[in-house]
Amino acid sequence: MKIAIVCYPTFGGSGVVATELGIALAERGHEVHFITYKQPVRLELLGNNIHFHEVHVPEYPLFHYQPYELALSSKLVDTVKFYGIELLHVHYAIPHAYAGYMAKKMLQEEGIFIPMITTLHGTDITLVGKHPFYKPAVTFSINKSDVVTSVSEDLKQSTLEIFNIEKEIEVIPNFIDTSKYSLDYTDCQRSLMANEDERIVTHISNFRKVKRIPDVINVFHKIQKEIPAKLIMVGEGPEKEMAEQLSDDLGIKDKVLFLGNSNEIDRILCFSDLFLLPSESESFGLAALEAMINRVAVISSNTGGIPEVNKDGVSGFLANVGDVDEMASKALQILRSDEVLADFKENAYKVASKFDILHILPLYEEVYEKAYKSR
Ligand code: GMT
Repeated sequence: MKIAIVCYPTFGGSGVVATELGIALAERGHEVHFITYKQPVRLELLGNNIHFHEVHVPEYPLFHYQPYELALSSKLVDTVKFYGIELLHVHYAIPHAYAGYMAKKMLQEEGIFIPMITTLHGTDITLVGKHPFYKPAVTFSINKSDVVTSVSEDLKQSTLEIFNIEKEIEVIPNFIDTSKYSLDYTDCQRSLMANEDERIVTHISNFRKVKRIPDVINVFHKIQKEIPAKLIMVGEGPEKEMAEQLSDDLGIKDKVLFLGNSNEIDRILCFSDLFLLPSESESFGLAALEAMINRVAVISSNTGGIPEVNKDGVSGFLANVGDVDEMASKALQILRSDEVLADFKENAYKVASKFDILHILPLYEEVYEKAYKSR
């Protein structure tokens, strides 16, 4: 099929999922067109089957806010017509589902009928979408999508609780391409980050409030009191400076490395022992899944869709949001013994393998076919 994918091109989870999905679809012979304001960060290879179309929003002094939705829907209309695109898949409801629906209606006026799949990712529902300023438009665009999917069962339930949804929501979990991960640790370069006797604890996120960054630092503070350890913090965001200050205040500045945004997540996870994800809310927790496939045990909060990914007592442990003591004590339970750590690492890999793209891609293809037939 010829598929247009609309997403955010940044390091955020929804953009990563959309990009990896598009790449996998292209490998299966579909023609994929990414439509967004910048080339997605994980999209390296463009070719016959993968295209990128940039949405430009011309600056005009009259506009206090530049109308991105308008530019996106116009771009969608033009691209669909020029390339004969058969289906729109929009990731993150705001404003993509809204712009997609407008494009669909404009195309209908010209006798072109194109189905739209909307994938809900999390904050588009739980944080931003439910705000009264957006709620009516988000409800409308979800209900007007031909198919709605959600990345976890928990997000589906939250969506049904928060909005007045008339559409069926299908759960299609996020995924990982397991074929990219081998057992070869030789390239890990662990010694660049830590001493032989130190455990490596990692956190990767956009450093927003919802990630509870102080909990990450405080959990690590307790860990390093008991065993030699380093903390690697990957990502950029509003809470980063505070985190740097907090590690200084706690006297652990020399044990916490802030690496900023990275395109080499797998290389970092390759030498990590434990991943911390103490989020306030998390629809899925793609970062935890990426850690697990790299054989990294996970200590997380038990909120949202995380329990669907991190299995308590198997791939790691879960604790209540904000329970720093419990998280630290569970982390130490894993990190104290080489044997226990090795078991958790192996189990993390096994649990993550169940989310292999080979199992998930056909679910999207099924949904595409259904939507295309019902046009
Ligand atoms: O908060 C983030 O990590 C970014 C955010 C996004 O929209 O890109 O992530 C959301 O979508 C990811 C991919 O489906 C999920 O794995 C994250 O759990 C979800 N974030 C939240 O729900 C807070």
